[in-house]
Amino acid sequence: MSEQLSDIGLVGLAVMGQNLALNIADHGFRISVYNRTTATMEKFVAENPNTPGGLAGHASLADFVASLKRPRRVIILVKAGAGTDAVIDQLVPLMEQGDIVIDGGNANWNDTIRREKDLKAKGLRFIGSGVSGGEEGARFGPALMPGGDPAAYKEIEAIWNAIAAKVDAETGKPLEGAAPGKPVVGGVPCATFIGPDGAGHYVKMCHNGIEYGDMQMICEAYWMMSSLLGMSADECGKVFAKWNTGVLDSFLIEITADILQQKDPMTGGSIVDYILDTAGQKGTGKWTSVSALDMGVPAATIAESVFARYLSAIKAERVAAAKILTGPTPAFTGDKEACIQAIHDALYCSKICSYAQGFQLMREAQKEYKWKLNFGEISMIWRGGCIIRARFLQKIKEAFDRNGELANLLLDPYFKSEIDRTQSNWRTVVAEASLNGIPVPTFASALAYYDSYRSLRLPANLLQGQRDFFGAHTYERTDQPRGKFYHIDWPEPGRPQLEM
Ligand code: NBP
Repeated sequence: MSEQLSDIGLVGLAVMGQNLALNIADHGFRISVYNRTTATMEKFVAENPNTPGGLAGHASLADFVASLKRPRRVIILVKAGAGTDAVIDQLVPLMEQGDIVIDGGNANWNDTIRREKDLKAKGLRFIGSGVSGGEEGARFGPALMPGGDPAAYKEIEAIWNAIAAKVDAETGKPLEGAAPGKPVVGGVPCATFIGPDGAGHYVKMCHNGIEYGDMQMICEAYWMMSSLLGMSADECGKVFAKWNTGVLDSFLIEITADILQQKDPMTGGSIVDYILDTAGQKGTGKWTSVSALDMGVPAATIAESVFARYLSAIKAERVAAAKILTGPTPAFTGDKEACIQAIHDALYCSKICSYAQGFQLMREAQKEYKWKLNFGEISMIWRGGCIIRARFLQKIKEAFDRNGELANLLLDPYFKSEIDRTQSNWRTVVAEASLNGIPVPTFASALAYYDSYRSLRLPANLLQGQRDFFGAHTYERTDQPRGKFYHIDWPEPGRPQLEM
């Protein structure tokens, strides 16, 4: 009797691959698995003998490919970059016209555009799918952002919809409670086709950039409570737990509350007080910021969150500078509860600006790469499964439902009224931080973004004058139509103006 063919295959059995394979098998799909190091595959299959769909382990890539139903569908979940290219190179000779390769790793969207083109030329179809939610998401429901060949996506759509996180159709709240062998039933899947070639991976990258911003802003809120109000980590944790019941309700606020209240097993103190203050990163926040710089999109708050990690990482230099450079010593005399509320509002307003920037970046990218992104659907699939999942995303979805062509989230009536309601507290916090010498780079950057974006005039008139002075770069005039450029013969530096 011939071996039962699998519905889909997966290459790469590290954390993400193992969890996604189990998620797929839990939904009744038979899945073949392969890993470069065979022992990892053997151990994984042996440890999971009774999944609903079944796992079929293969030590040879040729046997693995032969074990799949046609058109063959192979998910790659290996280290992004050279690892993905190496696997594709080995797969191509084993696959047939019309077969589908799906890269679920954190690929750079430019690599995805290249891979899709290369494979198309070889008669293969390619999907670059963002997978968000880390280990837990992969196991019980990630947010999935597939891009590439739309006809190929139709071939995996049923599996993608089945394994994705689910949210309540009415409220947008994530449906939780999945357990091994018992996936969540019903709900709206957090998966949607994003667009051609690299669109899925681009949107996943922006998700990560926004995540960088969210994380840094939360850290600044904690730091204000700690440095200005002298609150313990435990006290801060309780405040975050309370905030998680309001407009800031989100996965990141929830875990922040837990992290701050976590005790250190070695000392019994708060664990955060023992974690070294140097941040690492894997690069997707940097990619987001580089893309913003390349396309001329002012995503300054997201970029600031990347720089904040870099600054934290030069710990030795900071320790030396702390002995030399001076500034005010934080001292607070006002109403503590009012200050905590102000910090909440500063975090909320900054978050709105950071998301406004992320969506503006995607809006510009769709022009650059000729995609047609649906921002309502993107915010919808981010409501569950992913790291930035939040109640707030329902409001963003509603904003894009009201106006699919919304130029900036700040212009949506709901977000405008929210900022109107809370901005005075935001300004107070940035001012207090500045007066007390406490760094709040993303709060301050977001406020500068907000004030710049709403400014009828900015001092770029002087800047254009400077550019024309030293480089004859020309300027447009306030009293003439746009698109007409002028230059004057500026006097030598230091020489008085000629009488007109
Ligand atoms: P890693 O990114 O740590 O990669 C390890 C896997 O890649 C192992 O299966 C390893 O095989 C395989 N691999 C490598 Br390394 N080089 C290879 C090569 N040249 N040929 C074949 N296989 C190779 O795994 P991960 O953390 O599970 O992440 C997988 C993907 O998912 C990455 O792209 C990651 O960025 C993305 N992602 C991760 C997370 C997360 O929370 N970890 C979240 C979202 C997305 P071996 O066993 O033989 O060494």
